[in-house]
Amino acid sequence: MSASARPEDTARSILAGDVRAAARLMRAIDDGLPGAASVLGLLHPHTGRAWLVGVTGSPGVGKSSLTDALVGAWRARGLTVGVVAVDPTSPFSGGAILGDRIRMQQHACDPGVFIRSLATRGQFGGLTASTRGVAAVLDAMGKDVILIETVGVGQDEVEIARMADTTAIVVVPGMGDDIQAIKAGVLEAGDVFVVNKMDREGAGRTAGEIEAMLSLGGRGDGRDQGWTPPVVLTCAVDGRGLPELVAAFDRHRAHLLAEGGWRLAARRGWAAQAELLELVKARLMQRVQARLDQDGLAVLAQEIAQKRRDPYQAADQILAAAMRDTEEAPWPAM
Ligand SMILES: Nc1nc2c(ncn2[C@@H]2O[C@H](COP(=O)(O)OP(=O)(O)OP(=O)(O)O)[C@@H](O)[C@H]2O)c(=O)[nH]1
Ligand SMILES: [Mg+2]
Repeated sequence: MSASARPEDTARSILAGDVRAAARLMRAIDDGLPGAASVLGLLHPHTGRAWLVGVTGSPGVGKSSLTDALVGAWRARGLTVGVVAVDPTSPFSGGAILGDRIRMQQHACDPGVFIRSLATRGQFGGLTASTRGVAAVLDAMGKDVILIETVGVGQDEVEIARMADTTAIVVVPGMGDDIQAIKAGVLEAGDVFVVNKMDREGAGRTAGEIEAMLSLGGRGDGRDQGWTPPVVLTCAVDGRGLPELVAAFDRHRAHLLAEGGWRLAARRGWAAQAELLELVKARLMQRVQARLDQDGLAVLAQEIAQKRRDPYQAADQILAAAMRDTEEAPWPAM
């Protein structure tokens, strides 16, 4: 984002379909530039139309291959698509992202597709916040479907999955006992389960195991009792199972939109709540961090270690100091 562009102008350009302005804003989000939030704030009322689809799973299970195939299927229907590929495992833009770019090349010249990779944890308030931000830009651009691909290695990634309207968890056959180790949170985050690489030994058994786990009530949070997540077998490289996967997504979307769409509204309400809390946390930490850098975390820590200071009170006082508006506010006397 050029330093001179006013947030109002940037927002207007993006809403008018200026792809380069959108790309600049996405870069600003990824780089954590301070101006990005004000543009996103202006775009916010213009978002919410797109269908957010999350695709998550362990490294190498075939998320990008499936993404590629799904983009093709949705484009064939005339839907426009945005893709956010999140790769926290290679913070300095590793080979996976490059591989994705090459794989996605068939869509690169299609104006109905916009692909953006996020490789850094960023300063924007963490990976989840940057992902939401980029998805919001794609939404404001008018994309019909936004697919968020994340490597499901930690809690953050489950949270990213939870920001979507429909989340697919991808596994591969032969995980055996590992399947048992699918974290409860992951099981609950899944609306659709995909056993990819069905050309491999044991795909049916893996699908059966997931179905058994789902029927055992792994979805203990009661997030959506009216929906039993389907388990779909796919082979992303030859396209087997893809029509079934697309149909499973459609059924879930119809489920969310049924009965006046209260399920979608509820889900988005939860997502907004999570987002708001994340933003508050991130902003608070930024202010605290600025305070600590200024006043010397090491000195404080030494005093605590030497028992000359009480850590509980120190934490409260740091917070109080960070909340004070003036930059020059003196460090509270203790
Ligand atoms: N045999 C077989 N190979 C597959 C299938 N789907 C993907 N692959 C291969 O598995 C490898 C990893 O696929 P990706 O689509 O990059 O997997 P990913 O989950 O996006 O990987 P990361 O983003 O690095 O976590 C590639 O070599 C694919 O060609 C499949 O259904 N069957
Ligand atoms: Mg990938």
